[in-house]
Amino acid sequence: MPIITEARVVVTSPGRNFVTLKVVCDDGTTGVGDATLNGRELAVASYLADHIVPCLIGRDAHRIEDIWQYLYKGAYWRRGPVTMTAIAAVDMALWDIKGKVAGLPVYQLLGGASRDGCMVYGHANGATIADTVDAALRHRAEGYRAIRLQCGVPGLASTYGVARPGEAYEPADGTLPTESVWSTERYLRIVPELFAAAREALGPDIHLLHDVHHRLTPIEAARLGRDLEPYRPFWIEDPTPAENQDGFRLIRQHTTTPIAVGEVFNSIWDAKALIESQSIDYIRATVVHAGGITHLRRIAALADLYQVRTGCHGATDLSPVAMAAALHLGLAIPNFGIQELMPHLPVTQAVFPHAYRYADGSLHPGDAPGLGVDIDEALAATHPYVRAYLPVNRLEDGTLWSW
Ligand code: GCO
Ligand code: MG
Repeated sequence: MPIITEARVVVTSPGRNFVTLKVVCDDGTTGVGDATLNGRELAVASYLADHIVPCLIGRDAHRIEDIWQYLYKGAYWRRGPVTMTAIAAVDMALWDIKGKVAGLPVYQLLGGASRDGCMVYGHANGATIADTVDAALRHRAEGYRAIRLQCGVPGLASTYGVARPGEAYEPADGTLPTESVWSTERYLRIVPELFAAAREALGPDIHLLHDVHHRLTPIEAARLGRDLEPYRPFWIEDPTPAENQDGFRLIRQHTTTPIAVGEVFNSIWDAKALIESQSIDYIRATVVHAGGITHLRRIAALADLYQVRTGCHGATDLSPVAMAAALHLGLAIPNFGIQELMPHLPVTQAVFPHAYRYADGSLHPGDAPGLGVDIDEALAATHPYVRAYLPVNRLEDGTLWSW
């Protein structure tokens, strides 16, 4: 059995910040886990280095479930994004090690492939409807079968999901939080127009998605869902903040547009009532923020009982390590739905060499033993941490709103 002798926390910023845990065993086997919590990176790095790593030394790396329970129940302070991201990093690294020792890709340990690949959705963003539709057409030419549409809102200087001219979209865009302005009225006018134009240009066979990013009240979200029905969206995402889960029942009563939620969830307890009440269609919790493969598998199993499928968050702030882990799980579980793909910059990919590959609108985790991803620590050391924050959002009268 591989005994853990060392665990290193690597903080690096190749294009953006990432926190990675590398676990080393006495037989020389290593495993990696993503520990990146956007805008709060160093909190997780400290949680790992100061509180978790000392408890790992000397443990049998094969006892994944026992170590998960030990870190979860042993902390006493259960759940929360910092704790669950730290546990997730350990969990991913241990699955990586188990796969390498077994000589098998992790998806084989999870029951084997249930499909040929994981369908992904790409991001078509633009300042205008025409720019967004052009971006969607380019994605279709690259083989994407599912495309998320976000466009600028006339009258607002900036909008979530839309990049500055000439730059790739990156949500953490300031060394202090930048401020953007929001108008629900203007937004609710433009999105149905965007979907009408996109459906017209792209035809019936492409899945179209949209991220509301928690900005509407339940009844406003219900109206958006209803207005989009003629264009048959694959989903609207995070239509309203999920603290008040009854809001999702209200949305459900008014529209057949499918609902996705959960990128900020960190535990099965965040998702349980939404799943059991059949208020949602896709659960977006991830391996990195929701306790690793071990815990996300449990969430997916509960969701499967209610025909809720996975649609894991996959923005650029989830490192290639999290993407690899998500793909192994996604390939294996019966109720995989879709995987978000926001490709990492080349400078990021160089620091995280990986075996997963894109073809024809899908990603496959590859067949390398373990997760099939690593961190080049020497290269990582050349990209020091840069403090970065997500923006905040205000209504036009200055009221702080959900971002
Ligand atoms: C998405 C997300 C991201 C998040 C970001 C926060 O659907 O991809 O909403 O854009 O805002 O990942 O860290
Ligand atoms: Mg989102």
